[in-house]
Amino acid sequence: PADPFGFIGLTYDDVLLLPGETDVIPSEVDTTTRLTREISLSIPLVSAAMDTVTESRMAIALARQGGIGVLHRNLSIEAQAHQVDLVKRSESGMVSDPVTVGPDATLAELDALCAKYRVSGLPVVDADRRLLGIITNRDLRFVPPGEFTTRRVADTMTSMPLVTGPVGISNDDAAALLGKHKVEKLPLVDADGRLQGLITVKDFVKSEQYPLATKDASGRLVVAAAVGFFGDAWDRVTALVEAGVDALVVDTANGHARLMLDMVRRIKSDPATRHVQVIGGNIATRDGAQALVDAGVDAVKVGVGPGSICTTRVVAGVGVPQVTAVYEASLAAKPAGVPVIADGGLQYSGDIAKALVAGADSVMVGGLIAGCDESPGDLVFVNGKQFKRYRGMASLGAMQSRGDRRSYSKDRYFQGNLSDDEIITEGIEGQVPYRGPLSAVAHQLVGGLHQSMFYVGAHTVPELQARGKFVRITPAGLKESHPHDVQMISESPNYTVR
Ligand code: RVP
Repeated sequence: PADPFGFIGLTYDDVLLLPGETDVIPSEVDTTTRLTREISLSIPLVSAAMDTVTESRMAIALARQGGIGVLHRNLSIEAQAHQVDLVKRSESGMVSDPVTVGPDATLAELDALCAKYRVSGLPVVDADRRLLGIITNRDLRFVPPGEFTTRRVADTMTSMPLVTGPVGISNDDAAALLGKHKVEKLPLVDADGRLQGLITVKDFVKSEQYPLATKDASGRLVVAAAVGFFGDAWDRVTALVEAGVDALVVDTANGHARLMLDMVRRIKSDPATRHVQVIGGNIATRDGAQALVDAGVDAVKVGVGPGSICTTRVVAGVGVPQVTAVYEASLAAKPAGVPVIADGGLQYSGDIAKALVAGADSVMVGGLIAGCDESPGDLVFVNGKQFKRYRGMASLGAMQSRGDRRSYSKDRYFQGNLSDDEIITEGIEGQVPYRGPLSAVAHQLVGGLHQSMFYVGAHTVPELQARGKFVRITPAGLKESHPHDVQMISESPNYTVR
């Protein structure tokens, strides 16, 4: 080849957005964007499929803010499917398939069910699903703890007649019934008295509290989950789809792999799974994106090596600086109408707008939100400061098996055939400062994007993508961008020195 070195790759710190003429008020911009061909988000934030970032709590919290979580896959199929279930049941206009309990169950069994599904009470039904009563915290309050193992649900529940609603009741009528009778749960029954659904007052409060929430057609929060393509991967796919997952992320470190493309095609053609959106990744070139588009993905995820915990670029010497990677991928994805997700490497809120202008439609973040309350793991104290653990999925900790817990992370890096002491890690284990609730962190990240849109003069994300222009900067320009020549004396909510 004439020039074996090709082009120069640029990343977030190499570029800035040019300010432009504007009539935009930051707080009034619309950040609605597309995650996939069919799923739209009110804010362009996606949480990483990592075991220190996204389980059901994070997925619920982020969907409430208008983004979406991708449940990680470094756990058993059953456990991951259960997480999908938890998100889908967390709030909804109506639960069409409520968890129930039988009259002969003991209170201890009831308690275990409530804990498993994180609910405060359950409808009681007979073997034909005919509604017999309802049992909630209120019924249990005065039962001595010693009687839980012997006492039955039937002897403790609030029995029929209950306040119930007909199948198909409108939200307004349901709210009126709940208010009139001062009850918190409204079972919906058909003409034969069979339980067909459940509406709870909590859900009405939630929809007022989270107006931007990402919801499906029946008012349930939307959730994505990661899958692989080795071994029992197809069982995982079908279990997640049965649990109601909205999008599957076929998740691997090199998405330009034949097995990966086969998995995408299989999900998109099997009658049992083809209604689910499929995101493929990761790739970092135009050819990689084209291969995914040709295989039929609903979104392309970009990023080889930019992650804050990732060492792929030094261990393997492979990767593409992220702004160039996103731009290159978008050259293949955009003409096909396939959205692009920029995954990894974001350090500050300003990087979100840079990613969108480079060609992305949303960003996936790990390190930026791993310090939130809702990410898995406990707080750790170091020198009196609070941190949370954050590790790469190719770190030793994530790739090694623990006791009888098998690691599903190895096959993300095509190392499923290696024993634990042969692993070639491509990630590190670390910690990030504790950040408090996701809502506050998301507010700062999205608020930063609002400011970007104001400077560029864009009312909407498509306008930002069309109007945004880059200037390349030098190391001196980067130094000038950050605070310089002063000592910071107080913490800022959206700026930390790295
Ligand atoms: P960051 O947001 O910069 O912390 O990057 C998160 C991304 O890094 C993930 O979404 C994933 O694509 C990638 N990752 C996860 N584990 C590893 C690794 O161990 N190398 N990389």
